[in-house]
Amino acid sequence: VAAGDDVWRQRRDAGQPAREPGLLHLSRYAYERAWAGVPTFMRLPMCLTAADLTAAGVDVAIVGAPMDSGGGQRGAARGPQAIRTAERYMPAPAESHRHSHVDVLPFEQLTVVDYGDAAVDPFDIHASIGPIRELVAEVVSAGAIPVVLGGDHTVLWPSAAACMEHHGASNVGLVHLDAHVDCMHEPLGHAVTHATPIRRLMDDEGLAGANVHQLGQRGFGPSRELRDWMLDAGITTHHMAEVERAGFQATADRLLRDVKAGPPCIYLSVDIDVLDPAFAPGTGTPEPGGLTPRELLQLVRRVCHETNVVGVDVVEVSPAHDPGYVTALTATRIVLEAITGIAMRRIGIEGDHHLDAAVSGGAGDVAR
Ligand SMILES: [Mn+2]
Repeated sequence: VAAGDDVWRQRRDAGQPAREPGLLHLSRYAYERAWAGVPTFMRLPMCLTAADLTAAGVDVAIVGAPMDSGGGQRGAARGPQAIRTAERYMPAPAESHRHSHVDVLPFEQLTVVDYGDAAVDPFDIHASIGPIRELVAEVVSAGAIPVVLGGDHTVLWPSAAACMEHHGASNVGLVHLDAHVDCMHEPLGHAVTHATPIRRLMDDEGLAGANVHQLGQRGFGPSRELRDWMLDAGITTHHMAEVERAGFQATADRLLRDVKAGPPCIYLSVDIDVLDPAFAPGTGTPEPGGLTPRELLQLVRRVCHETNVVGVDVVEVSPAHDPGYVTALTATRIVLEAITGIAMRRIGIEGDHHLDAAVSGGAGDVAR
């Protein structure tokens, strides 16, 4: 391989043995612990090419976006591998995983694969955007839903842009769960950072402010000027102050009500810092006073069940700041909740309640 500007993006085609496109099983054994073998997400099979995705009829593809140049500090680039290896004790193959809250086996319902990592250039944030967008575009073009593992929140821009290009910009709304608003214009003179992806999607990709729904924001920000711009742009922000006043369920209900009244497709972006740092210390910009996992896990599952989610990202996991791997473990569970919600929608589970009556004490809220 010759060194050059595109060395990060060159694909290893030469020397690969000829094969039929389809799933690549990298686990030697049917039963393999998470700390053993090749670390694909949940030890799922891999796809290497767009032809693999199509031949395998993939429903959901995990895509790593290992970049941290948008956060101004190192760490989140190690997020994808940390999330892939976080399930340190789940002993059974993915296919046998049954979500007890909703009585669904998501990996039995859906063909889920790991599509590897995008060609991030660690020396050039601008050069990293295109390859991420390209890989996500391959997933959506194959008719699959991308679940992107960050990486810092800059990856929301190329990932959602690829989904919007495929489905039509006016057909896609954004659900953004985060401690911060992430729609700054040019913080410290830079238009491409982890604080600007929503502004990039609005200014460069045609995302309407009225189709942006945020939850979890708190702390010292945004400025009054930015707050006023957000209100003028029509962005809906459910701050933690609203959760404190109205309660989590009432706030989540409002979010879902508005989102369902919007465009037919939804992109869900989850910044791990939406959680309180007590539960997710392994992140670059922790903000006290956030959601609990008990709240976030059900909200992610609910959004993916009740709306037509066409893309997901889980970002800002920084393993070097993650004692006890609790942040990566929870990020993995967030991905599993998203996949479970997508499976619930695919099965055709009806109703706006997301819990199985048999385990929730409800009275038949879930109809099949
Ligand atoms: Mn963020």
